[in-house]
Amino acid sequence: MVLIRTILIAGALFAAPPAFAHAFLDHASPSAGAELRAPPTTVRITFTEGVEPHFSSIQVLDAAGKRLNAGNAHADGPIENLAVELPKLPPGTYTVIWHATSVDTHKTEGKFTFSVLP
Ligand SMILES: [Cu+2]
Repeated sequence: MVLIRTILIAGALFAAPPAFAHAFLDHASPSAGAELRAPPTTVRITFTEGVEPHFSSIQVLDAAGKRLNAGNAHADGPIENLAVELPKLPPGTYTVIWHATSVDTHKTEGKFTFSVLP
């Protein structure tokens, strides 16, 4: 993994140096593809760069595409973190869609899913 990551970083540097400063998903809780026995009360994403909470968003959608989080994404500890609170989730598969604006004003987006087991 370290070797692959090194090659990817080297490739990114070669292709487009500014990409190195964009805020990409570093890790999340729940993590992508997680299958949880207890529903999460929060989705927290840690990005590779600091992000601007007021110009970033996290939406959590159910399988029908209905938005479940009532509030917007907010800062959560370190500048790289955003979080959003959830109502009690019944079993099912959920999609997290995030849009991030990093502190250097570059915009990135992505999505992942997690499941709550019956
Ligand atoms: Cu950037």
